[in-house]
Amino acid sequence: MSNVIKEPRTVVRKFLARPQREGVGATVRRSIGRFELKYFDPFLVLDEFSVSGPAGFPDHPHRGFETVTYMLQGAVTHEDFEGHKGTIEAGDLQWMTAGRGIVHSEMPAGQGTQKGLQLWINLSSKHKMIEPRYQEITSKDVSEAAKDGIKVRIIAGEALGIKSPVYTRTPTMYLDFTLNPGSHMQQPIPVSWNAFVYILEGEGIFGNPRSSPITAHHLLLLDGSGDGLEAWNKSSKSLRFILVGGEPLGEPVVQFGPFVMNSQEEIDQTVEDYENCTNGFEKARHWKSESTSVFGY
Ligand code: FJE
Ligand code: FE
Repeated sequence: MSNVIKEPRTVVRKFLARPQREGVGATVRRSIGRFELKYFDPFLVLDEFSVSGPAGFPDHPHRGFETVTYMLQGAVTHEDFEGHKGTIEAGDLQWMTAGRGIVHSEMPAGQGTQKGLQLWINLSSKHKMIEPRYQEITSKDVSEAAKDGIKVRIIAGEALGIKSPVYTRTPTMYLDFTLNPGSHMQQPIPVSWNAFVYILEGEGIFGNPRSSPITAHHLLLLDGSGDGLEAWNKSSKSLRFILVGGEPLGEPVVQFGPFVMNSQEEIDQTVEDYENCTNGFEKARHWKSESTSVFGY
């Protein structure tokens, strides 16, 4: 590949995401959003989740951010309080802007283990109360590019000259890279953005070619100054990782579970809105998901 970056970013922190329980009987490897890394502006949570029925994430609300669900194996059925329903299968993407409010369930759709990634991206104060919106892309329509032993699926942003159609309210890039043994990648990242890598499979060398290889389920925070990422697969197996970057919002964050606002007053208001079914939660009053009844919660 030609030299597209001048100042490669280096790895400044490394976290191993260990499995923990979440939802009802589900398991997540949480990297961003855990105690040691509460927030990586604008990213609130990164979960590599694993669910097998009967288990999942029954009826729950969101306000003030976006959830991005990207399936790796199997399928998840989601259902919301406005009647929006669908199944996300391996390679499919759901970019959900919760805005002022969504109440939904996310439950396994097939036999065996369903796996995926869920990223929570914060919204700026002026976008927290916008109308909810979905952008759903099935696997065959996810933009892909390939070159010199590298394959990249472009969830958001641009790589190798190919752009994703996803609109990101908070400017974000989200790329799913697979590197064949012996290959090397370079990817520009806007200089002012925060960026991280999460390794899904295999082992890779990131930032500095003389550093040691890092294995699956590790989150790597990149330093804030460079203009891109360089990575190498010097192993004999393929390497798969995501590279995610976003423009920091630089705003105060007050989080109460699935509600993320700028102040405690706004959180108190949100709890009140949810309890009273007001200000965007109106349809929660008489709603219960079908899957929740099926699983007998
Ligand atoms: C949750 C609030 C939530 N990680 N990974 C509180 F929104 C959730 C939740 C999820 C989730 C759902 C999927 Cl499909 C994948 C996820 C958290 O729904 F578990 C808690 N405790
Ligand atoms: Fe959810």
